[in-house]
Formats: sequence, C-alpha cells, structure tokens
Amino acid sequence: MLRLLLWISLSAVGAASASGQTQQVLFPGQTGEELLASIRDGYRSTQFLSESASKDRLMDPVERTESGTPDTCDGSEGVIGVYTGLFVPFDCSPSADSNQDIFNNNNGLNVEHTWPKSRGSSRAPALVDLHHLLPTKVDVNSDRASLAFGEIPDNQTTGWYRGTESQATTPTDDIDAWSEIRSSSLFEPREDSKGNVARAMYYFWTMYGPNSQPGGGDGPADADWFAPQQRPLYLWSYQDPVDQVEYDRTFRAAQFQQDKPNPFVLDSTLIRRAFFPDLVTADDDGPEALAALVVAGANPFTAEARLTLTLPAPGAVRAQAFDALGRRVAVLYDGTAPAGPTALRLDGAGLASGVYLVRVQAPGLVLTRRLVRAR
Ligand SMILES: [Ca+2]
Ligand SMILES: [Ca+2]
Ligand SMILES: [Ca+2]
Repeated sequence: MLRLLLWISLSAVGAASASGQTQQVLFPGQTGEELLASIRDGYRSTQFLSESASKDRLMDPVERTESGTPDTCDGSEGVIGVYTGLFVPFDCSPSADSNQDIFNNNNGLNVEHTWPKSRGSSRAPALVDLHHLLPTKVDVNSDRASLAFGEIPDNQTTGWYRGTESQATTPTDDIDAWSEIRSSSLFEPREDSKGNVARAMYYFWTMYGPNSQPGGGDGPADADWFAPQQRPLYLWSYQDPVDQVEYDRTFRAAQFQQDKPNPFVLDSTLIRRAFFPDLVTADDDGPEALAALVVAGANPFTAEARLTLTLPAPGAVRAQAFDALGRRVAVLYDGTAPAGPTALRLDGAGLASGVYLVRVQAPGLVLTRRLVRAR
C-alpha cells in the first residue's frame, strides 16, 4: 500500500523536518522540469469530488480535529481556521451538512481557495482539489480575497487577525499567532500556517500551472501573480516545517483523490529541487544533505549555547541571536560557511535569563532555533 511505502523511516532529519516529522526524498537525483514531470506523473489525480462534496469532506473528515469524542456533535470535535486559529465545533446544527455546520451562520469558517479562483482555480479540478482548499474564518477569507502571500513588515501591517479578533493596531502579545494584511496588496498568514500555505501553493502551481499538462494547463494559473510569491513561500516552507497534523491531513484528503497525497508535504526538498535547482548540489539526494540547525549543547544553557549548522553547499551565512523583544544580542557567524557542519556558539555571560532566538540566514533558507538562558 502506498501509505506504507511512504512511512519509510529515515533516521537523519534535516531542517525542514526539524519537528521530527517523517520525510522521504521523492525521485532522488531529479531537479527542475524533469522532477516536475515526475511529480505530475506520480501524484496527479484524475478523480475529484463535486464542488458541494469537496466543501463537506474538507470540513469532515479532512480538517476534523481528532482531539475530542469521535464522531459526535457534542462540541468536542471541530475545525480550526488556518489564518486565525479559531476553533469551530461541530454541533450538527442547523443541519448535518458539515460545511453548513462549520459555517455557523456566518460566524464560523468557510472554504478558502488558497490559490484564488480569480487567479486560476475557478474550474474543476482546480476548483475542488482538496490539497489547496483550507478552512478559514469567513470574514478573513473575504478580506484576503485574491491577495498574494508575502512577508509584511509589521509596521506596514494594516490589519491583524487572531481567533475572533481583528484589529488595526499591532498586537502586544503572541504576535506570531496573528495573520496580517496590508490593504489591497499582501496577506501574511500566522507563523504556524505559513508552511502549510506554501506547500498548498506549490502543489497548485505544479499541477495547474502553464506547463502542467501537454498542450497547456487547466488554469490559466496566473504566472505573473505567482512569480513574486515564489521566494517567500519557499522560505516559509522551511520556517514552518511539516508537522504530524499536516502530514495526516494530506492522507485524509488523498482518500478522495485516488490516494494521492500532496507530494510537497511528503518531501520538504521538492520545492528547492524543482524550483530552485541552482541551490541543489550534485549529491543532494538524502535528508543528510539538507541544511539543518540543531542544538548541540545544553538547552536551557548557562555559560554558553552550542548549535551545529549543516549546509548542503558552501554559502554566505549570517547567524544572529535575538532576545524576546527582538533585539539582537549577538552575531554568531557572518561570512562564507563550508558545506557540512559549522559550530555556532552563543556566549551566555551577560545575557539575562529568558528566551532567545537564533536565526541563521543562508542562501535560499532561514533556520531558527529557540534557546533558553537558565537562571
Ligand atoms: Ca509581518
Ligand atoms: Ca507575522
Ligand atoms: Ca504548520
């Protein structure tokens, strides 16, 4: 069975699988157009749900949380909005239609076409492909409209969304949990959803982009609209790696699409190998070849924190440490780092106890690790 094969356990985990999520390398050795053709051959479904059924099955079972009492209407299970984190429970009212239930009389969630209809998903199968449909809070979905995704400097953000809240002022607590909008120009999902969005978008572009089928795609997926999003989405796929929830979700969606999961969820190297082949080295086939940033010493730390950065290829690296208020407290590395491991060290002397973030910028990727300075 396909799923068994996909569960092949790989002991070495790279940056994109830093959460410990099982990852495998699909089509080893392939890059660029060759790889894209293989992805389409291997993961393109020819069977999809109807528009109405796709909305119902998205809410249940694809996005249904598994934390409560299974298959009940007692409010313990429901759906979480991707942009806001808002949990909407199933109460099986006003009807048993799961999409209507979660819509909750306009106070709940509806179906977001992550790749907007007006940009190339207005017709089936693009319209109903579950790998790019996500549940989002109704009014936030409406505000996002067909805006491109991108990184918005926080001082340019005009709207913030979390739970049932929306506001124009910069949040003072847990800023990463808020999605952001800059009027009429950009949308930035909350940090924990950025990778999910990136993998949905690259899936869509691969399957429905202009070169996706002989003689043209199903789209047209808007190439000019997507072009400036490619790099930030790629970085987001590393900043927010695949977790167990996202991994399980793609298989629940796959059961309605010929058992074909989103390959970008299975293999975090695909975006880089397919779309940024200049960042790929000759033997870049295994997860051991992925960039990684691991904590090598004690954490929490006192005298010093040690990390090991591993790069697949030499490149310009800038490693910095920031305190909880975002102030830079140290530069750990600034220069060209070799392929393979590089030791990084953060001196604990002079640092107050608390949380610190180490951020490493290298060609094509950003890696972060959270460290705690003990008392
Ligand atoms: Ca921002
Ligand atoms: Ca943000
Ligand atoms: Ca995520």
